[in-house]
Amino acid sequence: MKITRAWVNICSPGRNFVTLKVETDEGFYGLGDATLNGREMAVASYLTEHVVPCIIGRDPFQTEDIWQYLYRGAYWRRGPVTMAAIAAVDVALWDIKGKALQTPVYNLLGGKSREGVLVYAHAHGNSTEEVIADVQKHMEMGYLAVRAQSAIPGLDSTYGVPKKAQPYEPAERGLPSESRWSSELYLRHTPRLFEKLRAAIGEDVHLLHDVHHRLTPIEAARLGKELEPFHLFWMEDPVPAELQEGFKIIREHTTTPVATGEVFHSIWDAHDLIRNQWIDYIRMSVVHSGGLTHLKKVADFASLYHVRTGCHGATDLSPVTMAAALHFGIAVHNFGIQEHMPHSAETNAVFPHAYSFKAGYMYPGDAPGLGVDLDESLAKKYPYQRAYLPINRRLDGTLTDW
Ligand code: GCO
Ligand code: MG
Repeated sequence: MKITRAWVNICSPGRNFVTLKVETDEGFYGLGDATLNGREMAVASYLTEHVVPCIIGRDPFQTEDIWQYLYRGAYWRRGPVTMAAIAAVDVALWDIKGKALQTPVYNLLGGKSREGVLVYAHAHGNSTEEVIADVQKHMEMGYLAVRAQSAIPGLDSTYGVPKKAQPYEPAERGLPSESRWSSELYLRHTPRLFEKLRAAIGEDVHLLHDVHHRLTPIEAARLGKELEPFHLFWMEDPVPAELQEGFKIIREHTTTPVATGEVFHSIWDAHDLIRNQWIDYIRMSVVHSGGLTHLKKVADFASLYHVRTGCHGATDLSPVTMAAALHFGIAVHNFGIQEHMPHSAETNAVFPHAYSFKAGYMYPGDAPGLGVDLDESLAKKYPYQRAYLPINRRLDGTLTDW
């Protein structure tokens, strides 16, 4: 089989998505997500200008060789743009392989290691009472694990809490909006939130929390320690992770499990974190870290150190990535949990898919390949619109991590 054509689709059914479609001479095609929220066109052009010409005529079954060709062959390695582009090709080729062999992708990754993929939902609120009610709502919907984010008294807006009726972090059109941040106010409020939340809902649901890269290691250590009585499933992205040793300080002070990795691109971003057992969950996504070929290697390396997976699954990752993550999650032995933030109805209509949710678990479905499609004519109704994630400043105006 040979790759005959590949092209990029850019659409915005509620938010922007970049999708690579790869066609073969035997009539099979595959899809790969290439969305990099806020920097979409960089990946689209990297693919169209530099990658697509190199894959025409190649055998789509050679996922390993094509991965190495695009990674090593570029000379300039890694980075979010390059790795998202490689991921798009890689995932599209696994989709083609599955379709050609008439089997779901999970069977090519080792087969099912479990019956379903445990997922966590997002709950949030402007007050502790609202957060409790939203967690309870998700428990009633069947979720066994829920992430809880709250507005912080004294701050106008907080990560993870929607403004009015909007979906949160909409990647707003126009220039980046600005938020204000205070670690002091956040550290004061968050342990009280989880104390009340645990008391209200009991121990039978997993609770998670995303710090979103905002603390220093010693602040994160304090938070982890204060959250210990409430038994979190994980504390996510407590600090920015460029400095991997930062996690050592957190680890020395608390038994609250730590998760990180959604902004990582390759094993080299997580190597020390895993090898030193400074984290419990590696959250790299299929789309931003080189696709299934690379993520499988990351998972296998992590398994040696008791580190489990917890793939990023926010709505800026398209249903193609969600499908790939579910095939991956049902197959790898050291799977931990999968994030599930449901896509909008418009997004789901543009990307019809076989995966489903039931009673706390998701299932990739048994369609050959990934089981997800792209309705290209419907996608045309939603043209790309430039959008940015917010930026964040401390109360005195200093720029900090969002
Ligand atoms: C998460 C993430 C997202 C990111 C978003 C950025 O845990 O789901 O932190 O909310 O902010 O994916 O584009
Ligand atoms: Mg996160």
